Amino acid sequence: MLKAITRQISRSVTKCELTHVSREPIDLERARRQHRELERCLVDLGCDLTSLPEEPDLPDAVFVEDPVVVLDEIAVLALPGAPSRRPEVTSLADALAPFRELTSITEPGTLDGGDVLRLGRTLFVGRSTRTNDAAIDQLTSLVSPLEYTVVQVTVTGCLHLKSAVTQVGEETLLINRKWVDPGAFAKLHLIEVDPAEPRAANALCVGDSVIFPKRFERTRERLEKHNIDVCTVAASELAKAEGGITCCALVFESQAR
Ligand code: CIR
Repeated sequence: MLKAITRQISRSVTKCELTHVSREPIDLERARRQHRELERCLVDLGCDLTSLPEEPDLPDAVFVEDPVVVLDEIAVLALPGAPSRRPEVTSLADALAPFRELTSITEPGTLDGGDVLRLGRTLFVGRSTRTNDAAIDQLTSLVSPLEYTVVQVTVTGCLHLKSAVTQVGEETLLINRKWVDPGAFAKLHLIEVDPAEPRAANALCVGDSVIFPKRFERTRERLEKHNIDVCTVAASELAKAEGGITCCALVFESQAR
């Protein structure tokens, strides 16, 4: 069974970290409605959902993807690149402990889960402003004995690797080539975002479906032309906090360890 973990949006989200977007007012109530829509969608797609309580003083805590990388065998507690986000790890570690053995990235490594794209036994890891070489080396040492291969990819112009490329089918990726070199993904089938929608590359694969932001209609048409089952959700408010869809949920096979 698929497990999904989300976290309620912090009342302090207006103080979130921002790197590539300018600060705009966030309507907290609207953001919370949109987040509930995402949670409903996860449940409709068959996930057993745990919605963690708000962390009022941690502005970015809704973005549960970043403090941890969940694999089939272990969960790797990341050391988020933004110091303000490091306290988010503790409560997620508690939530994951029943499901996975926990391991950690340590200093001088910094890693955000948004930089880790898993496809089968390959982990593509974005080298970004949040994820550094030391962390990629540590991650490689942790996962190599489990027979994962780590492929390093450079990300430019966006926050995380998964802002630029995500999985939308077994061997299919949705990509914005302006933000990541597609060379690393040569063996996979690539669908490009519509040029008018550069932020549309972030989609969340759940089983055979993909959760995708309503506002990127042109890219959604491209996905549907490839017979991908798309479940759309409004996600405009958290986009102002530089968050996409994948950032808001950890989705994994729930077999307890
Ligand atoms: C941050 O800058 O850390 C948050 N405001 C946004 C994090 C989005 N997470 C993601 O793309 N994986």
